[in-house]
Amino acid sequence: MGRELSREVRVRLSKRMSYFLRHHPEDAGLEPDAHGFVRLEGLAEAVGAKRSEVEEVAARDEKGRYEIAGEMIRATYGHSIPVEPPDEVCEPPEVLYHGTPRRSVQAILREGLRPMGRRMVHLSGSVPQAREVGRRRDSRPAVLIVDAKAAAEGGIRFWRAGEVYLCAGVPPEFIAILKE
Ligand code: HQG
Repeated sequence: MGRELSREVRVRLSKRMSYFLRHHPEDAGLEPDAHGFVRLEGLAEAVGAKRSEVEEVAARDEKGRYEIAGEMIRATYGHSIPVEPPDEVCEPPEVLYHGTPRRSVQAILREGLRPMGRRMVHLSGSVPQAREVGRRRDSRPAVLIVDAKAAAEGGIRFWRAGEVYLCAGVPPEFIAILKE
């Protein structure tokens, strides 16, 4: 057994894995299936790591970014490439959250949450998680509350992907700003 990878090495490897699995499999000659699965060996080669290292990154990922099935691996969320949604929908919690830069709030309240550059809208299960997502683009992000129960009753389907919730979009009537 080799030593465990450091957090720093795992993060670096994970970013390379996500690049190929979510956005540019063709850069490495990978051919994802309908759910975005590619061969583990092929991905390991693409990111310049051992297969066991890719497996370790996937297994220890705290957001559940990856799913391994036999010889195959996929990103569970974040795709810009076309992928089928997961087979099973989930019953969402009553409310979900979405962290976003302050500058995007007005547009979102006007037109709803849209997938923008990805296939799905990504929602968080807690305020701290949403804030963390928003902090990627704003040091004091806004947190939006999504009335997921009402949205689901209104026919919007939700999927669980690791720690994240996915849906195709959220109309503005289900969105409010969290007042802090
Ligand atoms: C915004 C990372 C204007 C939306 C994160 C967001 C997450 C709108 C941006 C996951 C809009 C899209 C996904 C509208 C949405 N008008 N702006 N109508 N609708 N937006 O990166 O949710 O660490 O595609 O608020 O942590 O930020 O990589 O989505 O600001 O979990 O695993 O458009 O990716 O996870 O940005 O992030 P993104 P996101 P990883």
